[in-house]
Amino acid sequence: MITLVQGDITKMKVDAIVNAANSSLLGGGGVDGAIHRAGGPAILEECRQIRARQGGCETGEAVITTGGALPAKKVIHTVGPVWNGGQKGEPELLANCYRNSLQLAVDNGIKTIAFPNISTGIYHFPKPDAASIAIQEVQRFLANDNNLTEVLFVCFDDENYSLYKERL
Ligand code: AR6
Repeated sequence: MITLVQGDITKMKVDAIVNAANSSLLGGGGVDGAIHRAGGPAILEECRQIRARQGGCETGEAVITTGGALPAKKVIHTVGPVWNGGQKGEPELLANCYRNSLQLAVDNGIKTIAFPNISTGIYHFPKPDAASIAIQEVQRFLANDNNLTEVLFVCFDDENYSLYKERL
């Protein structure tokens, strides 16, 4: 089931929330900053361990940590593409973020997961296209998976919320 909500993803009581991180995994602004602030230092500590093991996270890939002090048990950190005109594989890389996050969730026994609007803030991916890609990838995944029970799209800004509402 897909659910659309408007609000702050750090407040969601789900098995996992997804973070729109960067390849350093060391935090930043936007939703990444909000998640680390609300979840506390345990999240960054696990991010550092992942960095020590594999040197960060590539664009389109995903890694998982504790949720720390968040209501969510886990955080899945994925790295969206920086929008660079659209000819650098950005749509496929954004689709990979959703697909790889969902697969990592299933691999970790997660049943409920919340996504922010990856890449549509600091990374400047056009919001209408990003919404279409996100919904398409989640719908495709759910059509072939019986483990996830709920996928939430958590829109922070009004523009994303109305784009998702139109498309869903
Ligand atoms: N809950 C849900 N969504 C949020 C929240 C929140 N608390 N805060 C912002 N958003 P962005 P990006 C929305 O910039 O474009 C960071 O510095 C926001 O309205 O957070 O993928 C990272 O470290 C927007 O729609 O992520 C990277 O360096 C969406 O989250 C870089 O930004 C994504 O905006 C990643 O840029």
